[in-house]
Amino acid sequence: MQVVKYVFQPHGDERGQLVALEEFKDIPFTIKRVYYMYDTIADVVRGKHAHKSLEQILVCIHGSCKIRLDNGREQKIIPLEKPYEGLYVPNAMWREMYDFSPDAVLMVLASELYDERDYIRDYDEFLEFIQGD
Ligand code: T46
Repeated sequence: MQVVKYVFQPHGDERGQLVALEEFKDIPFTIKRVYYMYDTIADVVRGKHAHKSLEQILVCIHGSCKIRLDNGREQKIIPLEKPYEGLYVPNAMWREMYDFSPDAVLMVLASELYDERDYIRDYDEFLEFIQGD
């Protein structure tokens, strides 16, 4: 399984750092939605689903967490701990987010608006979905 991790350009100067993300320049899709999670309880596992069409880029802009990606054949664990790194998560990919540090803020740039119909929340259904993909 190929994991795509973007390293964004920090614009640092004597005042600190700034990262700018522009669609089709830094992000390979139109950004229709941004959301972020914080105050995640220790030992909790979020996600546990796949998307039929949604593409996303996950950026842990503060603290750290881990992402488990599973394409139905292979799994990879990707630590996110730099505010200038983004993990691309394509459609048809089971994802779990866990091991959040207490200060973690995980920001997500998404290619679509929120739509519960795009979610596959059952792992067996996910396996069936990728068979027909
Ligand atoms: C994903 C991973 C990385 C909304 O109302 N609008 C939204 O845009 C989102 C993302 C969520 N919600 C509501 C739906 C639930 O009542 O917020 C609540 C928590 O959402 P969910 O349980 O889906 O959160 P996660 O962390 O399990 O998954 C989220 C995204 O839903 C998902 O697309 O890939 O982050």
